[in-house]
Amino acid sequence: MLSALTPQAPDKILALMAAFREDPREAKIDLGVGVYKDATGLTPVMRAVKTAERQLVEAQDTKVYTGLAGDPVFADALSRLVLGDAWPADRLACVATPGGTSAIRQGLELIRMAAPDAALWLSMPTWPNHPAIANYLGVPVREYRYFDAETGGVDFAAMMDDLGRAATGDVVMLHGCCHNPTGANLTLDQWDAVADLIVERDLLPFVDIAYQGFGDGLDADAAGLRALVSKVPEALIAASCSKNFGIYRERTGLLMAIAPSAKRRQVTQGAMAALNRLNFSFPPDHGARVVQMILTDDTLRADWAAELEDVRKGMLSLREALATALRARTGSDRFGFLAAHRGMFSLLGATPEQVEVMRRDHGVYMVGDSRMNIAGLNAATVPILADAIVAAGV
Ligand code: PLP
Ligand code: TYF
Repeated sequence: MLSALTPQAPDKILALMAAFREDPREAKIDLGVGVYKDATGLTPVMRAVKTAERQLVEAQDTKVYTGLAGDPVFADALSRLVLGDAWPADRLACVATPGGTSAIRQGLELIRMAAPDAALWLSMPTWPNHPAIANYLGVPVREYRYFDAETGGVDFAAMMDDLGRAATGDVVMLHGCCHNPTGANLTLDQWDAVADLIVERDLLPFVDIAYQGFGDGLDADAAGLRALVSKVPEALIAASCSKNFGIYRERTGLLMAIAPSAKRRQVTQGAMAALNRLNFSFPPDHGARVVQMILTDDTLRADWAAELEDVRKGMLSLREALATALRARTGSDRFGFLAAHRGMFSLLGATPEQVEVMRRDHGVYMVGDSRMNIAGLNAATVPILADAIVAAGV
């Protein structure tokens, strides 16, 4: 039976991670996988996470199963962090999941269960796991134009034009903030217009938020999604704690569903818990418990938020430095979009050949579509990257 298996296409981002490791050059620069790195290239455990983990080891007296939905205190704390003043008390169903990826997977399973014919509209481009999971589940995928390669910004007219063709009941996947891979994001006014279109055409928004706190700040990064949620009757939201708590390998995420009424909330919650049971039974607890401890303790929470702010500001200054270095070398502001983008990623706009030249001649690793992880830079490598970009003729 196993001999019937065929080779699966590798994830291009994870394949790049392996290629970087194998490159023997000292001066190589990793702008590939979306993992935050400090100026020394390390991905540290955040201070508040360390403290919470120490407290947890001391105080925890059982590791017995939680519930299928995880600990409700975790769901309460994380959903309030994401939804803020738009938190819909009596309409919110939540299940903890193994990372944001599983929140997306469980959300798509829920859609398939409720509306097997609904199409999933994905931004062009988007995180490759969005179409990969949808295709595997047999959820029909449609694409909406999103990125304007000329300006490095969002082609909002094209996006609205494409979404205007979605059928009643279709699902629109939106990146909550820090769009992966482009770095280009909707303004608040644009979020409002998308929300109006969603209501008008009776669509279901599905927001993937994996970088809250990495763009303009914890509340600012969720402002668009909160505005949307306060307008629409139903929504799905997949939140990841991998990046903003730096707990990548602990697999901590939350799927939230905003039901049209308090009554529908219960059935929705039951369906989501059942899907957890069918896929992995109980969600992992360690990361979720650490997040819960941090968010419900004033001191830990303040320390976490302060460290996250430093991370965010560090990435912003790297953006400024790179845009400045490129302005100096090209005498133009053509790369100004790098400073306007938010989050870890920017789509540089290089051809696959130019990406290959940068890798071969300069040891600069970015994803083949020219997505760069800004956090992979430091003060010393910004000029090296700027030189490589110019030398490759981008
Ligand atoms: N969504 C996007 C757009 C991402 O970039 C990531 C990153 O890893 C995730 C979701 C989920 O990540 P994880 O499953 O590691 O929490
Ligand atoms: O986009 C990224 O680089 C991160 C990490 O299958 C990632 O989101 C990449 C690929 C993947 C899982 C996580």
